[in-house]
Amino acid sequence: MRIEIVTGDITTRHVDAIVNAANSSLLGGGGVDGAIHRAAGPELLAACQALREKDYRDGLPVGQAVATPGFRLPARWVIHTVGPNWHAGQRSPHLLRSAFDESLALADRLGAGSVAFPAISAGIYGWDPRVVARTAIDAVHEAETKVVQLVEFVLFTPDMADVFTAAA
Ligand code: AR6
Repeated sequence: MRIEIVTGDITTRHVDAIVNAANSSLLGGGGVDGAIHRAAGPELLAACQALREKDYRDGLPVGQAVATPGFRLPARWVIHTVGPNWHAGQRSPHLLRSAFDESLALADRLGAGSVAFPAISAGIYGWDPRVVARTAIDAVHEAETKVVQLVEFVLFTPDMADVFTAAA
């Protein structure tokens, strides 16, 4: 599996799937979640609301992942995952690792050859970016995926890209 580290806006990436650092409500928020909802259009919120009503009445648990179409995005799918919130006392490294593992496994099941990830939990959720980067790189190296060939880490700032480059 090839890893690329890119500085920029994940919503512009021409990959099969982009991963959203969502919250359990799946109903949008700030950060990369807000950017993805704005770029994908209102259909994305409607799809998320339908998921909530059908399969996730209590919300998407931390560390799990679920997919919707990408609607107006270049990417065909959005994989929504929920990273742990450091500020809320969610400090288990396994939960952070699970968000990456479950997203990669779901991408593979969807048939996505290329997937773009943001720095899950390294923004509003307050995790140390170095821990996030190490966890993300390990997850890709150890993934038992069959279809995913390319993983892009799309980091919003050059500083975050440097952290991921150091981890890789
Ligand atoms: N493209 C790529 N990365 C981005 C973009 C973008 N367009 N916008 C922000 N980032 P965050 P979290 C970076 O806070 O820590 C939301 O409200 C950002 O600079 O988006 O997992 C959700 O609804 C940071 O490096 O996600 C949840 O409530 C990284 O993406 C909560 O925030 C992740 O920051 C999730 O917090």
